[in-house]
Amino acid sequence: MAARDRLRTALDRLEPPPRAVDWSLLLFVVAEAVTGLVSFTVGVPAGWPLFWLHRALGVGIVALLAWKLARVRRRLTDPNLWRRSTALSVLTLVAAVGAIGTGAAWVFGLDVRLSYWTLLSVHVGFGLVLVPLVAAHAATRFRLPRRVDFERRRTAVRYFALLAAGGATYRLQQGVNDALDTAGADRRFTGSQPREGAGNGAFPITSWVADDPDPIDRDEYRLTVDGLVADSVELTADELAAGHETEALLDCTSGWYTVQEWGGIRVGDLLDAAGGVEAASEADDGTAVDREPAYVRFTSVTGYRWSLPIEEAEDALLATHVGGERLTHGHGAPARLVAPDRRGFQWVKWVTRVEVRAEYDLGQWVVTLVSGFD
Ligand SMILES: Nc1nc2c(c(=O)[nH]1)N[C@H]1C(S)=C(S)[C@@H](COP(=O)(O)O)O[C@H]1N2
Ligand SMILES: [Mo]
Repeated sequence: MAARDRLRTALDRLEPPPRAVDWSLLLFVVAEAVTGLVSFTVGVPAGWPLFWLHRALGVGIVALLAWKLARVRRRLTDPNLWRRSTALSVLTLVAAVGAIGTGAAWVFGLDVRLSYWTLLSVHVGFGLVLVPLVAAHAATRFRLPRRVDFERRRTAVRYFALLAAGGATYRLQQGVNDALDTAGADRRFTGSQPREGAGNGAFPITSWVADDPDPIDRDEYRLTVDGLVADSVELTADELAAGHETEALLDCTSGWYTVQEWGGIRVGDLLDAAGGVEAASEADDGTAVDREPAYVRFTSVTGYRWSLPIEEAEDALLATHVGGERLTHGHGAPARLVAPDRRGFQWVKWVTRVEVRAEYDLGQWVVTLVSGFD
């Protein structure tokens, strides 16, 4: 048998029944959305399996989509078979091809920008519209999966084979990228591409959605340190430029990273300047509650904010300088958070308040999306 025929036979044998393909597509797309979004919060190398799962699932979708299109293509090409739901099917297909195409192009290092959107941001956009489209598409053609479609052992074997093939395809791609020395070759495990050089000019200014404040007057600027500390203080920009230096890697979810030498004040020293952290007892509805210092919250002049667990925060830096230069406005002057091992969106710029708190701040997840909108 020729190699091609053998491959075809192997593929045929792997092909699940039609309904299983349809339901698997829905499942894979939802899993892609979940792994993709969760990956935004991962910055430590130990989190690599999540990124690989996302890639393997993506290749799996290509195979599932190929099986599906081979089966239904006449419904798209033959006008006699068009129905109202066909428009939705086509839209869903466009979003799927968009998400897969941009994802694959990104992997190979293609770096086109649509204004300040990177190809990776476009990929995320396609992915996010794909989820409701696939759900709606599934609803218009709703058929309950049957037992026989998901016969347990064969299904498990097929899924495993699909994901393994996906992972192997991704690995193969790395070899190709390395051999051709493309821009895709030196991406981090997060998929981000490097931005080389030192200082303000070496990396892009990125704001998450709509944050775009006016420049802060350095002389009038004060940083408030309060919450569960002994003595709240207000510090000037000069007092923050304490000369503490640390090298840290900023990795933005829009797909770039940079390693810089940041200068400023250790947050632990900042808290010491406020007399150190201190538990408080507060009357709440007549009962006393103890509030133990547990988080440090960094809030921007725009309201944008993020919290770090107190021990991590103490080792973080409130930076006034980058690469030996004073931070420019775009990069967060007079002071921005440098949180090693965290993704870029957590590195709050234009920080005006550092607050020690007892509670986790769930609202930060929403605020980072909507701050800057009036
Ligand atoms: N206040 C505020 N801080 C912010 C943002 C923002 O939109 N507003 N964007 C974050 C994001 S998404 C990233 S990647 C980094 C980018 O920092 P840079 O603009 O200095 O490159 O800042 C973070 N800090
Ligand atoms: Mo970012």
